[in-house]
Amino acid sequence: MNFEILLATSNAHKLEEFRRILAPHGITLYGMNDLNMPLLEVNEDGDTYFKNAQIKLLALRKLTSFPILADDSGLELEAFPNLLGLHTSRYAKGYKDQKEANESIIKLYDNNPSLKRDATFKCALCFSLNDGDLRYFDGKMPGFIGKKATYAHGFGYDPIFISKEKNLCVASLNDEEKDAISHRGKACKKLLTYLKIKGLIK
Ligand code: ITT
Repeated sequence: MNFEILLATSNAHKLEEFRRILAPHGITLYGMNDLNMPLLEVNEDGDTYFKNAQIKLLALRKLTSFPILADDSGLELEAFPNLLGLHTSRYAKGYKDQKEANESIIKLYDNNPSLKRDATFKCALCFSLNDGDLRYFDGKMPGFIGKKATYAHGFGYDPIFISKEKNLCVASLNDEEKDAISHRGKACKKLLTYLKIKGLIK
């Protein structure tokens, strides 16, 4: 049994993570390039992650009747509630590269050592077959911002994020370890339960 889904993202790292989480369940995930889709150019101006995921999904729905999965994710810093969150990918665009963006966050805490370093990664998924019915699933990964970055695996803000569950930097985990505790892994578990109930996967 093989079920095919198109992922509404222009982020290759997200595609790679979703693929490795969903493939063992008989799901073939296509990226936009695989189906010759144009780059998604949408205004992610929703006031929740779910709304932004829905905006991405509905933009793509105009172009295809394929089952679509869209994700909006972000990193929330308890001490700086408006800095990243819904603007997480935009924040890094203000820096030369992701590494510089990561260092800028560590510096914020270095300059304010008494601040709580608690942080949470959030993932919101919006899924639709082709019948107009939209389904939503979410996941969270609690943690805190490390005192220095670790560059080994992962992408984005993984190098500065310490998982509370593992007490280790997420960038030091292997793929399987990250997927078992990540915001994306947890949201995908809920999606998989839904697809099983619908009889679309085993
Ligand atoms: P699309 O909108 O095209 O999907 P994007 O990268 O802009 O791609 P988001 O709007 O969801 O995606 O932004 C989420 C950002 O949060 C992403 O660019 C990463 O920097 C960061 N992020 C999300 N999940 C992450 C993870 O598992 N590890 C590290 N950083 C992550």
